[in-house]
Amino acid sequence: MALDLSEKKINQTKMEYNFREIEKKWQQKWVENKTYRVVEDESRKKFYVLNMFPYPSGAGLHVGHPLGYIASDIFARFKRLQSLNVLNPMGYDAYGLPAEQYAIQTGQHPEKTTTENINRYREQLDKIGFSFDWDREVRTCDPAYYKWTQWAFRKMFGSYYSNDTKQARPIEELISHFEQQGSKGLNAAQSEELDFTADKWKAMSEKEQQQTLMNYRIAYMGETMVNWCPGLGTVLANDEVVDGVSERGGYPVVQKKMRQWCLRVSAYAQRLLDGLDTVDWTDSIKETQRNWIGRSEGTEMQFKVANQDFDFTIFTTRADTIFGVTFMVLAPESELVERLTTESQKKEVEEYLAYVKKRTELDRMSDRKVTGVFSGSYAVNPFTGDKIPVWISEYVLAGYGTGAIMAVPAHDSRDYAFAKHFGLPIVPLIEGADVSEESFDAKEGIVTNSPADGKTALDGFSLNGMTVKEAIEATKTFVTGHGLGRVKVNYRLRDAIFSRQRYWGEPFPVYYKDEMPYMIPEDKLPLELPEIDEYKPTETGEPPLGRAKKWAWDTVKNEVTDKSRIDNHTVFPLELFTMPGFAGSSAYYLRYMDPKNGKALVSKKADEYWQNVDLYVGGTEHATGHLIYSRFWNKFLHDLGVSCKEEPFQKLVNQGMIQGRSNFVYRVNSDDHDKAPVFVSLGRKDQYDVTPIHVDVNIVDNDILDIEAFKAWRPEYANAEFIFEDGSDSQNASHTSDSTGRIYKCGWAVEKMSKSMFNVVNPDMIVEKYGADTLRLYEMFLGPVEQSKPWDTNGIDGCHRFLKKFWNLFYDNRTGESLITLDAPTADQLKSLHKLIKKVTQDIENFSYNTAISAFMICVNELGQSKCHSREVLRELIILLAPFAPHIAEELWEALGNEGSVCDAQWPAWEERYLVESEMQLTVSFNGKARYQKTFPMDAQNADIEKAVLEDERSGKYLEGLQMLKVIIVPKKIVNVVLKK
Ligand code: ANZ
Repeated sequence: MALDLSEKKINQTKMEYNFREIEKKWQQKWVENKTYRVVEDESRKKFYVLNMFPYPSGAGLHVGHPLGYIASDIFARFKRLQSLNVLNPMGYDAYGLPAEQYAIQTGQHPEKTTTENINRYREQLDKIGFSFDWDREVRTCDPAYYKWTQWAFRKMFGSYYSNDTKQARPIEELISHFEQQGSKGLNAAQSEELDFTADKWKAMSEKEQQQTLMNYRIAYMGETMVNWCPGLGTVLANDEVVDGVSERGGYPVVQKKMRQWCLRVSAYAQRLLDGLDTVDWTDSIKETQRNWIGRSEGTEMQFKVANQDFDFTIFTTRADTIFGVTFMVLAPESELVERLTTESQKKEVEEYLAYVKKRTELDRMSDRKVTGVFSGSYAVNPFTGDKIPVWISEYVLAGYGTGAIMAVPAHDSRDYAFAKHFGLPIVPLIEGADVSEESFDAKEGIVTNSPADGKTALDGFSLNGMTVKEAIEATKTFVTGHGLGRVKVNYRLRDAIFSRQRYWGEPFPVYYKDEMPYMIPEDKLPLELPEIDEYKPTETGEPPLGRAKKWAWDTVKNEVTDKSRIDNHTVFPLELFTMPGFAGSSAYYLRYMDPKNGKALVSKKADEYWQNVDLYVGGTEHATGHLIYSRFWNKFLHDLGVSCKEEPFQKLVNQGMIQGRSNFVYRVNSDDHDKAPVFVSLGRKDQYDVTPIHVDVNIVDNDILDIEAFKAWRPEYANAEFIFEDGSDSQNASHTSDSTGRIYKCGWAVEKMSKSMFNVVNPDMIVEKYGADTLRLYEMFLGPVEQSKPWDTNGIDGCHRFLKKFWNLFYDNRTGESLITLDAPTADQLKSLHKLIKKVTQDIENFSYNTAISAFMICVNELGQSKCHSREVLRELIILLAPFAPHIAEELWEALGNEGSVCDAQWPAWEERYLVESEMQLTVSFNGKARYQKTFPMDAQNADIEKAVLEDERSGKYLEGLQMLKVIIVPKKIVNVVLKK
């Protein structure tokens, strides 16, 4: 029965799938109707989807960028269709080095380029049809936003970390502890162990008190070794340095000791570790974080210095090896070096220290070169009384443990290499342990040589006969029981260096009085970034903010004032450092919950409604930087009662990279620079001496070069000659390629998608040619979201054709007439539909979008073949497609006569009863040889099957003249007729 068109609003004829018109129309409607605006709604369950927000670079988006955004948008739309209240915001990580480098080169204010880049990003994003609630947009460089970054920093400055309550506490509590009992009984995270009485505290000057507090503050000013990048004029975080050069710009990085702001991230090490057990992240990211945090449980032990009245402490994870210690090693930076270096060794030690100064921490850890020097002093083994030499070597790091170790060359590879190199004794302790260059790691086995033969140990202590595990425990107990040391947990995680000597970042809300930092009052935030004349350091080497004229703090009027008024009495200089890139990205997810709030980072109400991010999508490159800092930041805010959840990101999905497919032309090498350049086609290049040159992929089609376009692209090759694939050349024929072999074939390789490799594909171009819905489908169809894969446009037509086929279920592609009927669907059509509902629902939940799309293609083919135009079926199909291809879905949803947006429809549920198979197909064999297929009702009895097979005319020739012995039926699979030969 044809649908009564006069009643329904579906009587327009539509000739073809006009994606340009449709996408424009719906993008406008979404804006007009505020389709993606979301408000807190207590009556509905929330779902928070978040993308790692982009840094708006000058190059704009390429097809790799939207991959994660599309994946999360599909999920957001899916959850909304399942009736959840979905928050899906977007914003910009707007501070950063590239804009500032550009500013230095061109004199343009980085704010200007940043805004231009943001506008370009927005334009590109809008074309792809995301369901972002743009009313919630944040930009980290906006004062209304960074007010809360400064606010959090101020709170960190005003807090210390209590190891007793395992949380951040107000610094006032610490002050009152000091007033009452000095440092006694304090169990707090600290830079170094301090020991003072209440009287001593009270007798300190203000400056001394401030210096003391700095030892405990969560945001503190510390003297640390930093990665200094002279080329950029700033320090960099470890994750901003790759292979000794800056990640951005590739400038060399050196080690330098400097005063810097630091965040006491290390205080949260255990909580950062524990939290990993509560989140749904991949094992590999969790493992990366665990390694970064690097928890190590061991023992600190005291060793006396021979003939001197003092001892020092070492950290070991293998206390059980105490009887194999044959020397001690100090880090070159250790304060002990000076005390333990004897007169006769002084010169040698000084030379060695000068050498080490030039080496970075990375060199020292990765380099296997053995270097070191004897201090001249000896230590005493507390268990045996043996005198052992104390050495100094760069393989012991100052910042880890105590910066001093007991060396056990029989069971530690670095100690072994050292002992071999300097001819020190090696004493094996564990039975069967193979003491050789390769194998030391004797963490299992029976201890046999502890104490070594003929030696006596303190109180007759012996480890012989124990397993390593037992021996470690026994030693720990002995050490603590005899006052020789204590059990200690160490973490590799370091405090984060939090200042940069740059312009384009958040200013610190800090002024300096008597060299000590003080915070400007909370109600005076934000402290806005001042204008400066140039964006580089001053002549005297101060950071760029040193150029600002109005950059002092008036403590009477509580306002920024002119630097000329500084009297260090009521007017003080402001901080010249700015905050690093990760400052603004550490709590942005909280701000999206309540982006316009002028009174708080986020209101209690909004925070309690949205809680935390349910699904976070972003790249693995943030595994140790952003994902550690933001977890730390959130835990701190949690301690303050601002964020109700301990962990910010419940589920994390890492999208893979879309790589570029680069193309090359091959230039024949020649010394004759007057001759026209010659390029040889791929298949002939091995006959020449050539240099491959990247060529813009946009002038190559199916690896065939558009020669005219190439000449236009690179004017220096305007007179170039070409040797074609068939060996002919351009000199003695026309310049146009043809398919008969007179073509120039390019080579190709899969590389990172990047402007410098000319392999960037712009999503705008794809949208222009095929539409956003095709782009969305195609990016997901390329393969599993988490996998990296090359961009390859070959399959894009298939996705586009699929959408056309989908359209043709609704409209006749010749007449444009509506085909929709009120006919009841057939059982087969219902089966196709419900199979699809089940598959798509489950696949979306598992982020297996590519398989969901394949299922869609199969289903649309089935429905097309069975000429299904049933409104009942098509309605559900539209809803299923809506997360993937929202524009076409809206258009067809409207065509079916629905009011409003398909976004507010209800996700269909599949019914198992439609999925039940009603028929089965059996393979019929004779003496084990498969001959043909036959279909039976699902409930057919064996006797009926046998009868039908024997009567089937196709069986005749196999049965002829032979005696039938029996018929074997394997349910739902095979019928085998056994004949006597
Ligand atoms: C004796 C020993 C014997 C060790 C043995 C290991 C094996 P993790 O697990 O990483 O914490 N160590 C301690 N402080 C160090 C420093 N500042 N620089 C370099 N190495 C240091 O490693 C702890 C082990 O690394 C410690 O245990 C110590 O060597 C060394 F068969 O002590 B061990």
